[in-house]
Amino acid sequence: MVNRRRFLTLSSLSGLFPSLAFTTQSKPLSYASGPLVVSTWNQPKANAAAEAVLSRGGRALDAVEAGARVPEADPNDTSVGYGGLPDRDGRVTLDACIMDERGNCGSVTYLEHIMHAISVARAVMEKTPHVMISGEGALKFALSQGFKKENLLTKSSEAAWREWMKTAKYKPQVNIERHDTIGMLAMDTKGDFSGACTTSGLAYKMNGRVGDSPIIGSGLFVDNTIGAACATGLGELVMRTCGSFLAVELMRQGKTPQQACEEVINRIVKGPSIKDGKYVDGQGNLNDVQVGVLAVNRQGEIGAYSIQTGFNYTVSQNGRTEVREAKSFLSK
Ligand code: SD4
Repeated sequence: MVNRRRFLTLSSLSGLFPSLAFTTQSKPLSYASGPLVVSTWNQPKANAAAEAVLSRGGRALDAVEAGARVPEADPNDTSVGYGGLPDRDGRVTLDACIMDERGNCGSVTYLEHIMHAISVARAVMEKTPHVMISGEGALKFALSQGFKKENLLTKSSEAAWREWMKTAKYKPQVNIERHDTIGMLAMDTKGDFSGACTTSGLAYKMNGRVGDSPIIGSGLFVDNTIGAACATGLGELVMRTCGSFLAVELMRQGKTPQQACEEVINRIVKGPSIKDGKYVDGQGNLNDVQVGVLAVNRQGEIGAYSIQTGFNYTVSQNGRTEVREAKSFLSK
């Protein structure tokens, strides 16, 4: 049983003062069973929102939804929800998915005008016979469920897009998503897992483009008997390997979360999408692309690995929150 008082106190402190979050490799968190939240990038506030749910004995599903809603509402997070950078046509289009401990899942792609795509994904899961709803239909569904229609393009995101339009040279930018796109995995006091992934996708993507984040098995996968995984970075590379599903399957075969994440990245960088160090679709060489994979198993062991340096992730357990740097395939 978790010491809830300590958990609550420290977790709420880190929520109020995110600077309390610290980076350390030297003192691993204890792997005692108990609530655990991990998320891609530097997300102490999102983790604190998720922890608050878990510390009340809440479900991991509620925790990951609450956590994912934090960057969705933050105008300064330029890869998620409100404030997300638009596509080439100036439209903010959101992708999100959610998955629970029973394998239930829901997803939205190309959703416009609704801030909390993750909650719409959850509504798809719970209130429809479907897994994935897209575009106009997703918006219609969200409105039917009482979600509010709003403009998600902030002044600063619009200004950034107008500046980009002057040259309009599309090239993936390594780590531009840092602090933003969130994949979150949680284990609750019952030992049940859930996960969430939400994003506005790659900045200045082609209109209509959908990435890995709303695809169950690519941006996120949960198997309560094994663990869970999520991915961030260039979705085109994650989708080719079903990155999150692969990480969970590798853990099922006995790999640790760290070994599983490394194998996923190795498949991406050594697989058919990369030839002689080149990304064969002509989007640039390996130095221009980033993918980060994060995984956790039932023992509470955590793994993370990326192509480039600079991928970090946030771990919260037993009232402590740490932002850790992932190891990477390429060094600086
Ligand atoms: C995408 N994987 O749309 C997302 C972007 C992302 O951190 O994760 N950025 O391809």
